[in-house]
Amino acid sequence: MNRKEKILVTSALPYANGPIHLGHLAGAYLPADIYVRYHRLKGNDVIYICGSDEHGVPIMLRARQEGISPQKIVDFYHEKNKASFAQFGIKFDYYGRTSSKVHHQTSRDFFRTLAKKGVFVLKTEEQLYDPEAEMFLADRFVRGICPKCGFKEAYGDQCEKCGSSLSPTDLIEPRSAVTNAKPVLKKTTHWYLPLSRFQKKLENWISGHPEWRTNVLGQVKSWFNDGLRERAVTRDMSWGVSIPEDVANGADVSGKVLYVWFDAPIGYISATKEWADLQGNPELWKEYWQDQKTKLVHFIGKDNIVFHCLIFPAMLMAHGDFVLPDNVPANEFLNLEGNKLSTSRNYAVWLDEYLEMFPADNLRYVLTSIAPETKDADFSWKDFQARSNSELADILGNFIHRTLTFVEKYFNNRVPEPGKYDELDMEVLQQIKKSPAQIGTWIEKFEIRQACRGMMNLARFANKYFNDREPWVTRRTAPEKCAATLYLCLGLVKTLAVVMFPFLPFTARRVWTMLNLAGDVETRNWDMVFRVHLTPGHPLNKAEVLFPKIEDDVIIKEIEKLHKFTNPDKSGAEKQNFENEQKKEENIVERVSFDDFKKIELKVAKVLAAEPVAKADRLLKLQIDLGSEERQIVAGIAESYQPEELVGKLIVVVANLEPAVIRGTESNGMLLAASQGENISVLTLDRELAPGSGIK
Ligand code: B3M
Ligand code: ZN
Repeated sequence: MNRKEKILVTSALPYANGPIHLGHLAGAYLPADIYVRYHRLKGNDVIYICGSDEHGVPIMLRARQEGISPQKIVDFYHEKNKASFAQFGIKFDYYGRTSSKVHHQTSRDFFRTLAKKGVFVLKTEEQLYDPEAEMFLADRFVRGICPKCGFKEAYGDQCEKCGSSLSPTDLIEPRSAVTNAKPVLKKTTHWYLPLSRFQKKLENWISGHPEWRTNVLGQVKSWFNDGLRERAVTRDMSWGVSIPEDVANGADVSGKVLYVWFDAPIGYISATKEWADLQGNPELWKEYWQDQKTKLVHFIGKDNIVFHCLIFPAMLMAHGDFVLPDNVPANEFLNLEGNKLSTSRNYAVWLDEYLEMFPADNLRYVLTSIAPETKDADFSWKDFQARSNSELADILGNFIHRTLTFVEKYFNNRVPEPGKYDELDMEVLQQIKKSPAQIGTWIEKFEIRQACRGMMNLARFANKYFNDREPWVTRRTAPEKCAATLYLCLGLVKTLAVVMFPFLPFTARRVWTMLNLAGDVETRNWDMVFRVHLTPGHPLNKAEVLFPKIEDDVIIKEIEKLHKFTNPDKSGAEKQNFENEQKKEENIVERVSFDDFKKIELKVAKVLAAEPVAKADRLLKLQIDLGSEERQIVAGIAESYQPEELVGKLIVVVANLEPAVIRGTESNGMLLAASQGENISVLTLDRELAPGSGIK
């Protein structure tokens, strides 16, 4: 007899500032739900915890824009998302929320423990501050001119045009992305988690988990290679978990809260506490979080790897009272019709809209069949239709339906007598035994996609068996043989009902009902159920079609909905914007015509003089000779060049660029330079030519 395993499963807490789309579902929720359903059937002690992540800057900004309180926003999306998950059969034991009292208490206690142990470093530094909005500006909430390329819409952490990574204070003419106000520098004190001190410990711990997915281990390794750096775990904001004053060492904690990524993972613990309360056993959470035998499994998307594999474990290590994750099966991303999903641009399939058209199980099946377990995957409506029709309907649905209708028609809708088995029949019995075990092994290894294929292969096998046996012939020629065939087919139907349950819970229940079996398929035992055979004479219920065919016209409508965004012919400015964004994100280099190229006037120039620009560390001001005229240009190359090394050089400039004022200094043209990360090389001529010479 197998010992019961104790498993605590979590899925990333979705932000409660928008609805759930199919990318979310495929990444962190559906695979977790399948895993949990399987382990429940196995009789393991498994609980599945999730909830809304209700803090963070985007929620605050949205509240500001809409002129309502952040609480209103999270109240709305918390309920909405909770309902969406339920409609898709994502069955949490508890769905909490990080604005709850228990969560605030638990997070503050966690912080307090770390502070008391001296884990944090307290630092006071100058940061950009928006005097209008009265808030400090986190990296992407400040915009300005890129000091490297002059792009006007660079973010505080990166210039999307030239790709350079920046810090907010590098930006020329920075402005608040919230109010457009000019930020000022202001001193602020924050608590930092010095992750470098945990690197060795984390490395040791992770080296004990060679079984983790390679994409996860790969990301973790590259963080280790770069060397872990300290991270601020507090923010200047009004929305979030307040900092416990008693451990502030005299620092002013007013207007400060815990950083959302500090409190959110603690949400897993607080939600488990709330679940335990509901069970009438407030201490029960400890049996999961504080028992070293617990297998803690975090299902997440790849963008959350660093938080779940390094930062949260470091916090857990520092705290000392909790188990560490046993596995973090992170998925890669799911694209939609070849493009990135985007909540802000409304390019997605939203779960509530999907359900107006199709059943939940179809999407569960398709998303599992294409799960982005090892690399990014693409969801397309054509593929959805093809898999729904040729796999769910033609293989799985068809086998079950033809078996049940045959029994209804020729056996009075009762389970026939098994009779004698021949070799092929024995193979069916073998499959009924082997297949569930194999599927289970895959699920346990987080190869959910393969497990789903295994389920469909069993249906394929069953269909073939039905065909090979030709019961429509044996019905007349060998009635006993026919009865044995249908007896085994019903055995396969029952087996399929159980093995499909993790993947297709709604369909599994319907099949269970059609078989007129007692209780709920959910309460069966994965290992036992296949041993118990159907009783001859047992009456069945009416057979129904499980998966109606999905017609072209509904699929075409769905595709058209998305084409509004991707088809430039029909585009308005919004869609054009969207396209531009997509290109940027995917780094697609667009071809330009020769005529377009000719519009840019490139010329040879001689550097006459060069000097630094006051209060702009990265800038140099150059006087150049363009043959017919002398000009001044500003370039962000001061970190790579001394002014004097440039004097006398023949360089290449864009001569017909609109003049711009950079940090109060006029720039009339732009020099060309190549860059590779931080390394910059100004383009120069390797032969002497006259200033003003053209370049083609
Ligand atoms: N809310 C981010 C995300 O949805 C975040 C996950 C928190 S898990 C503790 O990507
Ligand atoms: Zn740039």
